[in-house]
Amino acid sequence: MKLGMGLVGPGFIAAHHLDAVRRLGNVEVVGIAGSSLESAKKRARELNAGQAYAGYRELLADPAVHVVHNTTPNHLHREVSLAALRAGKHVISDKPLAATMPEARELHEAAQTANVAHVVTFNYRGYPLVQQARAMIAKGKIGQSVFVHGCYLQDWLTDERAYTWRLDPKLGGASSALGDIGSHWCDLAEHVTGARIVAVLADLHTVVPEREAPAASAKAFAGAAKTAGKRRKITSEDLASVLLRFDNGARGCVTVGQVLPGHKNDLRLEVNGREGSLAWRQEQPNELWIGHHAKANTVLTRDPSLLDPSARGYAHLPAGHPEAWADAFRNVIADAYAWIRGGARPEAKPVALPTFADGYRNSLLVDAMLKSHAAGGLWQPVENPLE
Ligand code: SOE
Repeated sequence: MKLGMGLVGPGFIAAHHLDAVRRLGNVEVVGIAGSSLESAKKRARELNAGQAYAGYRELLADPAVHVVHNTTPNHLHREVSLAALRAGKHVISDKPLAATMPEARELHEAAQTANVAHVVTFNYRGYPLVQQARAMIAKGKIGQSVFVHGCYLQDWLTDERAYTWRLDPKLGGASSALGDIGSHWCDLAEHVTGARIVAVLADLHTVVPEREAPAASAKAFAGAAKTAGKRRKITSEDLASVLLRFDNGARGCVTVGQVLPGHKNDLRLEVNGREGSLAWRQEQPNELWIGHHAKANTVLTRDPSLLDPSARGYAHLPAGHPEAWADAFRNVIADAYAWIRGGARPEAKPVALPTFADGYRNSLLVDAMLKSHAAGGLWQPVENPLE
């Protein structure tokens, strides 16, 4: 049976959700909803995305829509995802799951009782070499993990005329850089190591405390506005460094920032074990560095024939044919639809698939980081609701 997908919130990421489902082949793009019928019509034309709805409620009322992709700004995640769950639709939400931790908890609880698939797009899990690193660590190839570190650095907010809804706590949520991209790093670190972060100590900073905001929020990566706008005070963080403690005893640290010239989408993760190290960088995703103490280091380039069987399914092209961001994104969406077709039973979901439970867990982490900073830089424990 062909599944129908509807998308709510046609901004930057919407085109990639549409691209991913089109590549699955057995999903029909039924239509999209935006902030008004006019904006939805415009985007439906631009994206060749079926019909336009006057709002998300109209989209949810359409029986042809089985799966709802929620790509609204963060402050609307709760409202739209909750309504979709209540309407019995499968939900694929953009990250973070919600604007605040209590909202994320509410969505997690609602998803537990709704018999539908519930997915959050922590899309960096979808890279073949990320799955390879995960498999190698699970199989003990680098021994006991002792240090997990890295960064997620961008520069698209460097200019003070660059402005996004993510910087407004009412729209972006309680945090900015941490929720927008720190959330990805934390999810990846836990997913790859299989360990949980149990305590954090965070230092947050606002490098650009005042911006010339254009009348409308620009799309991510749109750059600086051409003309000056209203001056706005910025209180949310655009730079953060966090020390981490994991439940297996490993220590860690991560820095996230969106005002760091030259860094476009620079997510790096390194795990040092007692018997070896692994490092992966999002901007060169077809290479996994494998470090040794007493023999030569190596670089594993993405080659399906050399990958662990659990990672091989995430690589679709032969060696020498690079796969990148859109392919990894598609892999996570493909896993979501595999779960949906499999009858939406949580135990049937593919292992790489991030659920609302992972989204809630992630928001607990970001919340603990905010609390740690607010307390003047004190270690803050992180609750683990999944165990
Ligand atoms: C902007 O920082 C952004 O588009 C994030 O919102 C995405 O989650 C990340 O994948 C790329 O950067």
